[in-house]
Amino acid sequence: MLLTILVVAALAVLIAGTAALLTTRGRRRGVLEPPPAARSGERRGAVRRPVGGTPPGTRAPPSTRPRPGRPPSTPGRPAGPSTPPVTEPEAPAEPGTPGVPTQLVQPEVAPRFRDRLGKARAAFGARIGGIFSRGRIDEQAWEELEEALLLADVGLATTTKLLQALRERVSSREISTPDELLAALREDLRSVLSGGERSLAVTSDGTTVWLFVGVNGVGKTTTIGKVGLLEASEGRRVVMAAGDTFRAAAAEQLQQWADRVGADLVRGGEGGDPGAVVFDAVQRAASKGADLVLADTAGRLHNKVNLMEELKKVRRVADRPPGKVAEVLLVIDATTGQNGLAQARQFADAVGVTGVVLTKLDGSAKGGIAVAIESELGIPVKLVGLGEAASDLVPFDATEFVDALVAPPDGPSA
Ligand SMILES: Nc1nc2c(ncn2[C@@H]2O[C@H](COP(=O)(O)OP(=O)(O)OP(=O)(O)O)[C@@H](O)[C@H]2O)c(=O)[nH]1
Ligand SMILES: [Mg+2]
Repeated sequence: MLLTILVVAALAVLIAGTAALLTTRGRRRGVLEPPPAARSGERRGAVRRPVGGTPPGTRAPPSTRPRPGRPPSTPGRPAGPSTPPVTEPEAPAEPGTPGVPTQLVQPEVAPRFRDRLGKARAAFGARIGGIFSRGRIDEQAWEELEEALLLADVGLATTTKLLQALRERVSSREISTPDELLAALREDLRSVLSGGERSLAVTSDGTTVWLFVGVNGVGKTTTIGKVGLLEASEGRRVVMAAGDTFRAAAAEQLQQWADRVGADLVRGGEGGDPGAVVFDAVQRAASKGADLVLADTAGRLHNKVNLMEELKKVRRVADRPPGKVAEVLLVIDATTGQNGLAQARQFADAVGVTGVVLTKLDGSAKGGIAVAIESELGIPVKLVGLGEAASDLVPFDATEFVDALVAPPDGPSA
């Protein structure tokens, strides 16, 4: 009897132990180690994603972490069966640094506006729902459309212009159904957005400097990291300038991106002169034959110092030969609302903004600020952030953007 009890007890302990071990392994795999299917997906993701015809600086995100010091891959070289698979071990992710995604292998497919603008599209669709349920263009329809455009941040001046043109086409019976109205609105929005020169400029006589400006928290440093990755993946040598000397953490954040990109980072002391940092970065780039300086700046300063005056100084210094400021990119958070327009005016007056990077479109119920900026200020939106991953920074595509934003309630995006 005693023997039977002992045998049963031993068996129970053995079974419980095995179950605990399996559970622990399963949990570990869930956190640290992707299942085999996910891993093979990552490998597939390491294939370079071709994007044809995009301008410099707006090319396809790198398909793998760029490798410092290596020449770019030869375009057009066939990857036949004899081509060895990429077996470079992936560096361990640096966890926990805000604004520095730990994902080192880029996804194969670029994010689509339609997928990432779901929030904005749903908000717009909900506001014009009445027009479609009533099935006619009445006075209430105009009010609903106006509200939808204003709440999407298209801005009063542009909204008024758009609606006036549409009203005329309805009066002349060129447009008579809600579907036609929406199609005409899309067409008009595309034409408002058709004039912008969206490529990023480089200089042929000197060291190209791209200055990133914007109020705090909009995504300047993250954008520099992502742009650095794009450029390095195209074989350009990048120097980053930690011109935000207001916070020590800003240079640390940029350092992590620089490490990832394989770029040199030039930084100064906390509270130091940002102009001096950018100047040194240009010197470093020139002496090393680098192609591009990406300069970060502070989004706010100690109260005593006027941010705009400081930025003007930085720009002047960056423009001293061999440096040449080819782009001043204003980073705007799409969730900011109409304040983004005020920011654009202020920065444009102070430092001559050449283009806008509109970040966080993925989390915004708006997005129309892109239209307001282009139509009211004439500044082209060059890049947009559709998410936090490095590959989520993409060239602005006006057609995709309009089709993704303006759609009937619960309807397809275009
Ligand atoms: N969802 C989303 N988040 C973004 C995007 N771009 C940047 N972010 C996040 O925005 C946060 C702020 O980004 P930073 O790059 O630190 O912003 P900053 O302008 O440099 O901020 P300061 O240095 O404080 O002036 C980070 O958590 C980024 O990951 C985007 O397109 N989509
Ligand atoms: Mg920053």
